[in-house]
Amino acid sequence: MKKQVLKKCIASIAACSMMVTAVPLSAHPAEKGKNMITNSDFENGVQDWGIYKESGGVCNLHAEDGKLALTISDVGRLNYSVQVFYDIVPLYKNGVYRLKYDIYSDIGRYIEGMIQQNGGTYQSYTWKGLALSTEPKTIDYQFTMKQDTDIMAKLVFNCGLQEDFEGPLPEHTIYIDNVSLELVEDSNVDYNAGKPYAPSININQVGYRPDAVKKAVFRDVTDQTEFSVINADTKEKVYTGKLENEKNNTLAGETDWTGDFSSVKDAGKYYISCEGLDNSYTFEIGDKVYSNLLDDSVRMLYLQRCGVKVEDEEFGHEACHTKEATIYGTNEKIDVSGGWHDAGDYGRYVVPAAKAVADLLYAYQDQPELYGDNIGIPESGNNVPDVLDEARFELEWMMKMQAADGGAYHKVSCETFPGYIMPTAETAPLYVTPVSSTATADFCASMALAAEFYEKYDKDFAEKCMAAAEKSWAWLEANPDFLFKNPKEIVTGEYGDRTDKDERYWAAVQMYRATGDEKYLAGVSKAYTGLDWSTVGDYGNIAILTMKNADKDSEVYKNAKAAVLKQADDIVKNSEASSYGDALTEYNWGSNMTIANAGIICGIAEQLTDDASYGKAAQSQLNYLLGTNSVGTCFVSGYGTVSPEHPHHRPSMAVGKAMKGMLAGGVNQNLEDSAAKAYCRDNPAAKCFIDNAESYSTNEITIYWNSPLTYLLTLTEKSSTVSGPVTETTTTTTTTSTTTTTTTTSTPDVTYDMVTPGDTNCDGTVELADAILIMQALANPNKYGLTGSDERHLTGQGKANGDVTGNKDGLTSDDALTIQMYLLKLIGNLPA
Ligand code: G3I
Ligand code: 9MR
Ligand code: ZN
Repeated sequence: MKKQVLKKCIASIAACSMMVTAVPLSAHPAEKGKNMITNSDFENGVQDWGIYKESGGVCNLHAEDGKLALTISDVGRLNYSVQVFYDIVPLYKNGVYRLKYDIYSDIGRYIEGMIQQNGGTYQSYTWKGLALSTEPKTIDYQFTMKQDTDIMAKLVFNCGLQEDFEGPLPEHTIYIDNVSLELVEDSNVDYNAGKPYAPSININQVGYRPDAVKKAVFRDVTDQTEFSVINADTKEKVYTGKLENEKNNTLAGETDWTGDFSSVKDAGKYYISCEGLDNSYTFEIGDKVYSNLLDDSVRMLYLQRCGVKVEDEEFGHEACHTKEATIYGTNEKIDVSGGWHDAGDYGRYVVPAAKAVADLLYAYQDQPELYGDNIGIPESGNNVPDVLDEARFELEWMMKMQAADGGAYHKVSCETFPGYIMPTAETAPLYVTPVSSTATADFCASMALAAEFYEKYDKDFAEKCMAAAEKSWAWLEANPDFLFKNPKEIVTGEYGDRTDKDERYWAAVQMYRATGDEKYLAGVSKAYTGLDWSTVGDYGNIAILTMKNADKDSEVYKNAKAAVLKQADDIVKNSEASSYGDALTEYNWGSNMTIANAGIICGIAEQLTDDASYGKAAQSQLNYLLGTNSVGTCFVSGYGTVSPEHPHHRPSMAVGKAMKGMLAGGVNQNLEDSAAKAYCRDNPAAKCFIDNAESYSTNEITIYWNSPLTYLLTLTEKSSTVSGPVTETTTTTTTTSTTTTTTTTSTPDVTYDMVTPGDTNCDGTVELADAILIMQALANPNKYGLTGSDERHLTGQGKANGDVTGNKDGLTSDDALTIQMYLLKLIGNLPA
């Protein structure tokens, strides 16, 4: 049975009612007779074409006289050691295609030309062995796509070693031109096959705590006005409610209604029905709906352990990555075994590790009683909560990453990402990269934090943590910012940064909290924000706000509180404005982390104010992650009815089964991998997610996406509960002008007051560069705008400073002009 049919059946069998609409995403029929290959005549150089090299293959791709030219100086050891390819061609089952190209080589040799699956088994859909000579020949033939539709197939020429036909070859060049792939005949094509099922009613597929706010989101509504909650066991209708809040959801490209059923509180299994729509997936209401999920969110980290034998029926393995690693640029080797594999790859990186550890420790701080000693890790039963055992595993590795002078090496990995293999099979040499100040500050903060938590269980270890923290603090004091960039040979996760100010802030506050010594706060003048790998200021805020006996009148406390509440207010606003309740207005790589982080900020805000609207927003973020979203997916593998089955996670790919309890990165509108490009190219922002193992930019998993889930589950456990119709609460918060945020990637919009009129680049002076930045941001918002990729992009503070026409209309060219007039002394003051 096909998967989408199966899912439809699960939905309807569980619900056992009529199945009328199951709205597939719109079909995207290919155009007959049109060449699907762009830049097929190489008029635009090598644009849209790429090369792949491995196992000794050496080649160079360029264009020569309007032809694609691949110069091969080493054929390597495999037939695919040298590949030239064109990515993403859609082939529909039963479609008849015509493939045509001109090809020759400056020496006689044999290569393969094919269209193949990009990933999985790399099966070929059409294949030709090509005996090339210096005489150009035209290949022109038709084939029928026999296999299942694959809209991200790849046209590939394997130009590596052809063992059976020839040995190593002298340097030579292969020329390709006039490539064309056309759909000739599609009468037997079913364009809807393989489309993911898109439920019309979305809910938190895992379920709800009895007193939580519960909302279903409806789409594809015609004239329905009512919905019912049905007990899935008895089929009894337990509640009837109204469809409300019709919203044009532009981010998801749909119109939504919500149905509130918060008053249903009895423990049990339910589904939502609404005449004319498929029933929702079944969900649960109960006190313990998240218990297993919480344990698994932590146990997943155990399964990511490196350097030790991992015991698990499906994902267990012998110790991996046990060899010493070479310190980059030297001949020195050190032992840096241990720690968790970062993600779907096997790199180990200090910066994201610090976030993961902080989430676990702060989660434990919030509700120690949720954390038992029995989640199924080797340390279970040792009288230390497993979450602390697990965090310690990472901390011990981090200690090995501290250099003799106190700085922290940024990361350890092989030069490149491995194939889709188990960790024990990645045996290439390991490199420890240079120290960075971001890693060192994150390291310092994590160690200072850890010292507190292990005191009770292991004094020696706690002291070791504190000593490591102090040594790294001394390094930070003695050194300027060393921002990390991958050395040229190393292409694994970079975790670079634009500034280390927020990391240093976190370290300072955490050291103050650990020691009570105000000297650490000497350099702290404002609160920073962020809870991800690149921005960590909110960990500093949480450190001070949850510190025992904190001085609530101190500047550092007041600034931290203002920063958290300001963000929380924006999150509440966005969450209430969105049908699905999430706080995002754009979705980037790892959006699920950003959503979980938003929930954490609200959870903290609720504890600071007792304002239930924050708790509600925190819960809404969790609901989104577990299924209340426009892709109808519970983003944690193995939970809910539909969850990632093909995560970009090497152990899962090697075993052929998704490891349970992993939070996928989620929706990413920037389409940063081939699968996302192929499957989501026509999707609105909020629907750019694909459960495909090749989609590392939407469907990978990481330790630091799981950890905020753990923290959010913890915070919402205690959060105030709301029943019945929800009343809107308005919160007024005071903010000090010293509280600003310098980062843009992970925090929702914050509003800023103008500080230095005209100073759009926030360097303290007004000059021509400020006017130029406005013009750049207007012309190229992706690069220079608020969320821009360029280091000098506009910040929220810059935007506020730049609005000098005095009409609060955001930045326009008039603002740039006004700044120039001021610089030319044509006007006396800013704002004008
Ligand atoms: O935040 C900006 C946004 O303002 C802008 O509008 C948008 C436009 O492209 O980009 C956003 O930045 C994205 C950034 O993540 C957000 O944090 C970038 O596009 C995106 O490329 C970047 O992705 C990072 C990715 O590595 C590639 O560098 C992810 O955050 C990061 O989690 C991920 O980390 C990888 C490691 O390198 C290797 N291990 C797996 C891990 C998870 O995928
Ligand atoms: O598997 C890699 C994943 O962990 C990273 O997040 C991602 C981005 O850096 O890269 C993945 O590796 C891909 C590489 O970037 C491009 N070639 C295909 C690789 C997939 O294995
Ligand atoms: Zn390993």
